[in-house]
Amino acid sequence: MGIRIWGRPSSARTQKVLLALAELGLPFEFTLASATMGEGGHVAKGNKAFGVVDTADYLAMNPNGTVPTLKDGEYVLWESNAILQYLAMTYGPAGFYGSDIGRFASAARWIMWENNELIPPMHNLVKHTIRLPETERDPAVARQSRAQLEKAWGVVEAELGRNRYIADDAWSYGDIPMTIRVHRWALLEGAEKLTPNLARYYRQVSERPSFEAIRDPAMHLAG
Ligand SMILES: N[C@@H](CCC(=O)N[C@@H](CS)C(=O)NCC(=O)O)C(=O)O
Repeated sequence: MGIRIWGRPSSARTQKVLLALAELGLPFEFTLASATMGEGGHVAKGNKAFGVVDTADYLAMNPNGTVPTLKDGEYVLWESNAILQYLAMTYGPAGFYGSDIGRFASAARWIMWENNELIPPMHNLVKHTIRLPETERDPAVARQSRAQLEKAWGVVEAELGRNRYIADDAWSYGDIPMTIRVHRWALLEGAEKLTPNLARYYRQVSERPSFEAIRDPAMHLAG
């Protein structure tokens, strides 16, 4: 049976799962699914969505109708950060958190922080610079999102002055969301604008072989 993933390549939360599976080197079956994006781009621009998320079978697995969803054998899980923790504990305690509960909790702290502090403004920035039709974009929302992100990245910059990676000196699953966010931020704003520790961190994480799973700029800048 193996692992099945439903998602869309342009979804940063789906990318978290793709990056985790690449780190683990696990094979999986991927099904394109989304209510808002399709082959051509966003539905707001008249494109057809991948669909699937509105079918009874999908909603029985994930009643939110969002992506990603994971199925491992008969076990079903949605909520991308919970999927990361499931994969970490099931397939990679040593590599994903050094089999150490303290490092596991520190990594958990950062994936929750990413969810609260980085996702909302970055979602708005992408929407109001790329995804919405030009006439519906609000430059004030983009400006405010950029300012919120700069403040949040300041917290990461300081942490990376203390640790080589986000939760510790060793890489952990906490670095998965952070890798995706720093890559997307660099693609949106320019890597030359990254603060020193963040720039060093971006070089480190983008040299990992797993980064190939999310490197393609089209995955991040799809509109
Ligand atoms: N908290 C959920 C949020 C899920 C979510 O909102 N996913 C977005 C993609 S990043 C989505 O499904 N968007 C609508 C769609 O593509 O149909 C998670 O982290 O898995």
